[in-house]
Amino acid sequence: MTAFFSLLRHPGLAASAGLLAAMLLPGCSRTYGPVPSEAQLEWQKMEYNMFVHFGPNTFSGAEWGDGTEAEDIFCPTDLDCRQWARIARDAGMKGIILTAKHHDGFCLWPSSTSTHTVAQSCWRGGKGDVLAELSAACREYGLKFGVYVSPWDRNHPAYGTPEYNKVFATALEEVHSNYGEVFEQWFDGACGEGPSGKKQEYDWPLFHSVVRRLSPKAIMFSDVGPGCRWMGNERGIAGETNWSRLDTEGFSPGAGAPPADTLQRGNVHGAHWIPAEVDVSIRPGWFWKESENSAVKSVEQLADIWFSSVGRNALLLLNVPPDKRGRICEVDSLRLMEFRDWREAVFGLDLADGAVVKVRRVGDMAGVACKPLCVELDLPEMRTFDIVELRENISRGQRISSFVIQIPENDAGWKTIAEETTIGYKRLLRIPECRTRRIRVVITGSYARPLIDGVSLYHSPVSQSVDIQRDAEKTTSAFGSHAECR
Ligand code: FUL
Repeated sequence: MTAFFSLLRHPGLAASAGLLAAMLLPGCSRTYGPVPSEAQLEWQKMEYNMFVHFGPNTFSGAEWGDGTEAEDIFCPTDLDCRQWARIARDAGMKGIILTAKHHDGFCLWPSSTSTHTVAQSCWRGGKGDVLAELSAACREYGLKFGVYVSPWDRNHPAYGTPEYNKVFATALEEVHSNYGEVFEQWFDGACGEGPSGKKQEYDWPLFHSVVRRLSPKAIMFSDVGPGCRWMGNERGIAGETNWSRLDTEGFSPGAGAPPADTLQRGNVHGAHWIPAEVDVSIRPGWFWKESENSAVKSVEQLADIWFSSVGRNALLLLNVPPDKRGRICEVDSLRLMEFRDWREAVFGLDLADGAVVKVRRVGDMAGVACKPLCVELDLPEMRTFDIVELRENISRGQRISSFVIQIPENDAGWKTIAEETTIGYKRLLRIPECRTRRIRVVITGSYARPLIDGVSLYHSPVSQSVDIQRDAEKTTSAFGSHAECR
C-alpha cells in the first residue's frame, strides 16, 4: 500500500484526495515522448527474474566453450527443471531465462539446424529436451519462460557466412514455435573472435521479424533493444540517473553498441522506449563451478544489487547456475530464500500507510517545463524509516528529471536529506534514519506534468543478521528438497 492509495480509499481524507487528483489527473491523457508498449509495462512490473546458464560449460568448467566439446560432455545426472522453477517462484521471481544456446553453439533442444545438440549427446539416450522440460515447469509454477540464444556460435560450420543468418533464424523459429509463450528473447552481444577471427554480418531485421511473428509479446533484449537494453556492466549496477529511453540510430548490438555510460543512463531525449535490464550472477562466473560454491553472493551484496537495479528503474535478472546434476545447489537456493526473507522484512510494512497527502505547486524554477510539485506526507504519528520508495507513472512517458526529499527542520523550515535525478518505474533511496511525522518530495525538474504513482517509506530491520540466520534454519526444513549439493 502507498500513501496515495490509502488516502484515496479513506473517505475522511477526501479533500486531500481531491487535491491530489486535481493536481495529477489533468495531464494524464497526454503522453510525453516515447512510451512503453503494454508488453514492456508488464515486463517492467516483473522486477525480478532468474537467469540460468547451463550447458557444456557446466561440465567443462569453461565460461566460453570453444565449440569443439564432445556432445557427450553434456550429461546431467539428475536434471530437475521443476526444482529450478520451484526455487525461482519461492524466491519471488516471476520468470526464468535459459541459455538455450551459448557461444559454444550447443543447443539444449534437439535443433534441426545443428549437429551439436542434446540429440547427439548420450543424455536420456539423445531424446532429452531441456527447453521442453523448463517451459513445462514454468507453466506449472506460474512463471514466464524466456530464452537466451547466442548469435555468436563457435561450433556451427556456417558461422561467418551469409548462410548462418538463415540457420540462426530457423533456430529462433524452433525455439519460438515449440515451447509455448516466450516472454523475453535474449540476444547476447558478445563475440570473442578477435580481428583475425570469423566475421558475421548479422541480419537483425530477419531475427527480429521471426521473434515478432511467433512471439509478438516477447521483449527482445540486446545492447540496443528493441525491447530492453543491457545496462553496461555485469556487476548489477544501473545508473543513478536512468532514463528508459535510448537513441539507437547508428548503433547495433555487440561491438557497435553505445558506450557503457550511455547504456547506464539511457538518453534523456532518446527516440525509443528501451528500459534497462540488469544481468548479474549470484556467483563470480555465469556457469556453475564447484570452486565457486563458497563464493555465492551474500544477502548484503544481493540487497545492494536490489537497490542499484530494481531501485534504479531497472529489472533484475539474477543468474543462478545449476550444477552437474542439473540442479540448483543448496547454498544458492538458501541464499535466495534468505534474500526473499530480507525483502519481506524490509518492504513488508509501508510506513507511509495512513498518511494524509497534500500536493501543491511551489514557486518557479528556471529551465523546467513545470513549476516544482510538492508532495507532502503527514503521517499518523512519529515514524522511523531509512528507505524511501518513489514510483512514477511511466505509462505516459518518463518525465521527472530531478527531485529532493525533505523533512522538517526546527519548526519552521525544511531540511533536504536526498537530492536525486530520475525516478522511473521505481526508485529506492537509502537515507539516514529519520524519525518524523512529516516528509515531502519536491519534484524540481520534469519535462511534462509529473505523474507520481506513489510514495512508500520503509525501515531496515535492526537485527537483520539474526533474523536471516533464524529464517535460514526455517527455510532449510521448509525447502528440504533444495538442500542437496555435490
Ligand atoms: C555475456 C556472455 O559472454 C557471458 O558468457 C554471459 O552469457 C553473459 C550474460 O553475457 O556477454
